[in-house]
Amino acid sequence: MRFVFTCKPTFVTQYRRFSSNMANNSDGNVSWNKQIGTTGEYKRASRTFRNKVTADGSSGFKAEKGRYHLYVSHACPWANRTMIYRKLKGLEEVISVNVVDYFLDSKTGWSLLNKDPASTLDTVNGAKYLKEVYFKADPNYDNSFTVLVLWDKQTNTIVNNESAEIIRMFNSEFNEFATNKELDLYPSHLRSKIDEINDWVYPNINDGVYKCGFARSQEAYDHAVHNLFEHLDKVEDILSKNRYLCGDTFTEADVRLFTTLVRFDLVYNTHFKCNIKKLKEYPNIWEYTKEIYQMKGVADTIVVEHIKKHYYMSHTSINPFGIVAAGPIVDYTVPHNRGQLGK
Ligand SMILES: N[C@@H](CCC(=O)N[C@@H](CS)C(=O)NCC(=O)O)C(=O)O
Repeated sequence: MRFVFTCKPTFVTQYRRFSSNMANNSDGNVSWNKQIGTTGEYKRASRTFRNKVTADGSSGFKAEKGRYHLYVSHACPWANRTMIYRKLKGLEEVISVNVVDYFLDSKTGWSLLNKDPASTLDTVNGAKYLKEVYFKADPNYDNSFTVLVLWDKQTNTIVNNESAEIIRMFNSEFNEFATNKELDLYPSHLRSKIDEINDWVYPNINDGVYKCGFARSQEAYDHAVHNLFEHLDKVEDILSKNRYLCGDTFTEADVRLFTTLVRFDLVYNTHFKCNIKKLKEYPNIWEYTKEIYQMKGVADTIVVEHIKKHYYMSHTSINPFGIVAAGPIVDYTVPHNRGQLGK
């Protein structure tokens, strides 16, 4: 009897806590909850701060050492793009960074409370929540409070919150300060090819995994998952002949694809039901993913704990109890074989 008496209240308390936090199985104010189309398909909203940092300052935002600051999530594939560029271009001393906590609370949004060793406080604005940074830039802001954010410490505003644009700035506009200024991931002779690849990789693969995970009808999910794997088949075919997506040159298109691939078996396969195959079952894509992971500096930007805990714990509409799956163990450090395809 004593056992029953002491254990039962604990169970009841835990049960109540879950049911009040996770009411209706909805994810409250986070943007993915508001982006559902008429047949249950997920539709990503566009971003709102779209200014540009330029080397000459003609845009009003001149590239300068120490002037700009990134707010990122280690979980987020879009933010990860910028962290990889920052490493590869040698911009660590030029662009400062703060990292949000992995848990995205549906009521407060991203927090900067430094709840675990891989996250940080806000060292620039002293914000506890990312939304405060958005409101500082625009008190009337009424869109979603997404990572990543490129902040200008001089004019106290958000320059841009769209990763596709920020990586182009990092690639070319900060070369005066970059320790690896020679690296050009958007070279002029490959631009149309890179754009063409981005045009189908983004909606079908980068965003395609989210369309599977956030689908709210069987029809929407079926369409999204088959479409995703058709495009992964296409990537596998390209990578069976070429070392990289655009041939023998590593480019922006590869970085953009990689940040989805590196999360694939860790979370998308199970949590987003992208499970027709595991990434490991695509021999060329798997080797290619390991090759990019092993490029100097890239592994430093991949924080597996944040990736897994963020997805499994934050998306309560699809994983109501926030239980983090134990597996699979994915080892990206095993030597890759991509050297046999040249260069
Ligand atoms: N297109 C944006 C997407 C940014 C985005 O959707 N970020 C997610 C995290 S992966 C976010 O912050 N979501 C918060 C929310 O939906 O409220 C980019 O590439 O920068």
